[in-house]
Amino acid sequence: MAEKVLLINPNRMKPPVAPLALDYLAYTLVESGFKVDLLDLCFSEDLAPEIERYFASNSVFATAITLRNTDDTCFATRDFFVPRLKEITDSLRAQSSVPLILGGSGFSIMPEAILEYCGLDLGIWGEGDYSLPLLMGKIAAGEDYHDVPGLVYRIDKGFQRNPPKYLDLKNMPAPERNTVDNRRYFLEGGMGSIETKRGCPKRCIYCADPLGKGRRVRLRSPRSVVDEIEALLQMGIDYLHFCDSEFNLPPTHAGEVCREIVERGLGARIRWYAYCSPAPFTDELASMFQKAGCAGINFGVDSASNEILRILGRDFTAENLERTAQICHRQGIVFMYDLLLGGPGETRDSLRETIETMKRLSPSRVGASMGVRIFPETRLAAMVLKQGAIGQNPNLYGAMDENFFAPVFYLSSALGEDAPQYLTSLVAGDERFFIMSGEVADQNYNYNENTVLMQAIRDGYRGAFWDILRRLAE
Ligand code: B12
Ligand code: SF4
Repeated sequence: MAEKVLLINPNRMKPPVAPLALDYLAYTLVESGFKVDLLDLCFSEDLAPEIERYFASNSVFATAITLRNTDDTCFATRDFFVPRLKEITDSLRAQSSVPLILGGSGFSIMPEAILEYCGLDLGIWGEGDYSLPLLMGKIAAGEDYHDVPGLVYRIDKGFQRNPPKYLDLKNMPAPERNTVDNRRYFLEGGMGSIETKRGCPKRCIYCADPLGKGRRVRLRSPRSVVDEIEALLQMGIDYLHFCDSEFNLPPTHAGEVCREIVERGLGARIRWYAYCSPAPFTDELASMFQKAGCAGINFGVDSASNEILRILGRDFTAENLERTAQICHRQGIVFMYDLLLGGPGETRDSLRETIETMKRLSPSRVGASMGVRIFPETRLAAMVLKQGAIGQNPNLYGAMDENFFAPVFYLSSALGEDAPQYLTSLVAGDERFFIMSGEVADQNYNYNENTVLMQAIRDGYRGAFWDILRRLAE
């Protein structure tokens, strides 16, 4: 009889976001001959009894948990989820002694620290699609598994981390999307999710995405992407978020995915959103997006000051922001410019320049997040460590720990003590701005326990959260 693996989603943030990773991992596990159960704790009332109930009537040979977010990366709330993960792993260990494996985008940013904190021994860093079934196969066969790519395991002093293996996604068939209750997530979270590629070659100093996804871009075939979209459509899921780090990198592939959507006559049947880089972006691509059902784009802009963009390691300039905004206005695309304010080099002048430029370019919405979460192994972390003792660094807020484990933020001291108030004064009540602080509930784009969004989705709104907030205001 096939061995059974229990997959667990511990993410309880609301509005809920479907654990796409577990649909993908379940697919590769089943393809490799395993049975899979999913314990989705997102909608559970009481975690420990739910776990106890599961183990009372089921037997599995391993448990795999996905950790998507280590924290909400919000300067104002600094909500840290790893302690809650530990409560869950403690409950699991009280119920069962089978191997417990961690993985996920949050986990991959700081695997050893999370394993140590939770008192666990095994994890997989980066992609699980290849390594998880391999590890399971070796454990099931009683073989030595210490050579599994991406494996992070405990040794005498600390942990060993194996180099990851990044799959070539070119020939990947469309994964079946039948393990996660995608329909429920759609009804309570307002959108479905899908990936068209993995990896990002850019070197933005604060960004942790390449840590988990790798620097080499690996593209799925447009045909397989659109097969998957059709499967979601059959479940009644017609609002989607592309879960690529940047959908338009490279633009040719984004265009090909759009072309496949259009050729199958789906452009008018789906509405989708994506994160994009402000460059490269052209009229031709924008028009392709429109035909393929694009409902809105969230551009990761960070700043409109060329000096700050340079320090942040961005490879575009304020001129690109201007051009891309013009294209979106011309093509009638709803778009948000997402700012990451207060990083290294930020001054009151650069902040003013950015906010004034945003008002002039007039995106449909501007997301203003102030304070940059420092993640280990990023260039920002290295820069901060070079600046000397953490405890004496006037730019740091939060947990003063040189491993950057619990939430710690960079907020340039040149902005002064009243930086948040200064930002509010610059925004000056302009309702196009969302501020990640929660002070004004219907302009809060922290999606952590966002009750305005939860209610809107219950009322029937669908789509990306920022766009639901926009439509609510209009
Ligand atoms: C798209 C996206 C969003 C969209 C999601 C839309 C949707 N419908 O799904 C929106 C805008 C809603 C969003 C919201 C948030 N997001 Co977001 N998001 C992403 C993004 C770009 C993609 C996520 C995704 O689905 N990827 C595709 C899946 C398949 O990849 P994956 O989960 O990593 O899984 C793979 C591997 O990690 C591994 N794996 C996963 N689980 C497991 C388990 C085991 C056992 C193993 C072995 C392997 C394994 O294998 C999987 C398949 O290859 C990521 C960054 C990124 N590039 O991944 C950020 C990211 C996950 N988000 C992040 C954050 C902070 C948030 C918010 C908390 C922001 C906020 N305060 O509002 C919220 C949280 C919402 C929630 N309820 O969880 C951070 C988390 C950082 C951290 N350290 O915690 C990330 C990593 C971005 C970043 N670099 O800062 N997000
Ligand atoms: S911010 Fe975007 S472009 Fe920069 S490294 Fe991260 S994913 Fe890549």
